[in-house]
Amino acid sequence: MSEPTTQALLTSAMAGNRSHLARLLSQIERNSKVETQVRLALAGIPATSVVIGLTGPPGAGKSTLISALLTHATASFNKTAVLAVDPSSPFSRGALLGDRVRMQSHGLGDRVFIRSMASRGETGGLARTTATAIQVLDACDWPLIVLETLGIGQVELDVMDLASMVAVVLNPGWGDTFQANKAGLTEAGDVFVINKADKDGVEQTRADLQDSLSLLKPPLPINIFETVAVKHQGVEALWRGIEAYLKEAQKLGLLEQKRLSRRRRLLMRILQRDFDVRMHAYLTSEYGDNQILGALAGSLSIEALRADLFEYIANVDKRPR
Ligand SMILES: Nc1nc2c(ncn2[C@@H]2O[C@H](COP(=O)(O)OP(=O)(O)OP(=O)(O)O)[C@@H](O)[C@H]2O)c(=O)[nH]1
Ligand SMILES: [Mg+2]
Repeated sequence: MSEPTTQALLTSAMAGNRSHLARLLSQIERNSKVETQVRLALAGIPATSVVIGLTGPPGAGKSTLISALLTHATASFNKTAVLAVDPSSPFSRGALLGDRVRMQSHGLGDRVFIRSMASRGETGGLARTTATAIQVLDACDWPLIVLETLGIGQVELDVMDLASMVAVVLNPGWGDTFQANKAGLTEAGDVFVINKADKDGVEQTRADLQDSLSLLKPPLPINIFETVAVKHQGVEALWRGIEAYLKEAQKLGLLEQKRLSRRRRLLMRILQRDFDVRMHAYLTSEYGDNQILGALAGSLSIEALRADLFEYIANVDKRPR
């Protein structure tokens, strides 16, 4: 049996075929040409999904919390897709599998779709493939997408730009033990969660957090929730808080703004990549090389070289190969 084409996979995924959706997402992760093709195919489809990002230090309980939130989230949105983004895979394949098992024991069947993604070590690749995966899930009618990623560095936090809102998950003791990217994490959050509230130090952590948050001027007030995800404690209240945030953000037009900036960024990236490919073609062609040598020898002005380069870039696909 031959492998279905990308377009066939996309059409079928959009018609609701989950295994084709999963296969398409794998292809997107592996192959940037497929990714570009999918993006172009979806470019005209408006984004409508709500994307909730969950970020925080390793082991804070993000996956456990998502698993506990799924019942509530799915009751509100009918269907929920989860994307767990792992920056350091393939080393943590085991952890990812654990995540999936943990998150899949919710009994929601077809109303939940869970997927792990790796960045494959490429700078910026994390954000790019995640953005495309979100676009695909959106086009396949997943009204709510929950995105899990580590809040350890700028690249990981950049992924959170793709979300309509971000919940930052911390643990008691955060103030003393977790220094890395503390400010970055605080700035990323619209809602904060002190998970593992069954441990000591909740009050101190809340005070530390309030201290850091008092320096910010967010568009909406920031709430702090306490949960014990393993026991489902405080999870419903957290979900109500998330819903209340979404409702207010919707009223203020913040969600629409985020969707627009998400799509704008995607389009910019397509154009940037196209430009890079064309530029590379010029620089590595015999023709381009001769022009550059001409400029270096003084027989072509730099201005003329620049005009020639732009002319080439604009028409490279019309040139005979
Ligand atoms: N005591 C306690 N343990 C918890 C709680 N929530 C999660 N855990 C445990 O903390 C560990 C890490 O939980 P995960 O949900 O995998 O955390 P994570 O943030 O997704 O971890 P990474 O994705 O690896 O960064 C697991 O052993 C959980 O059982 C909680 O509320 N209280
Ligand atoms: Mg996890």
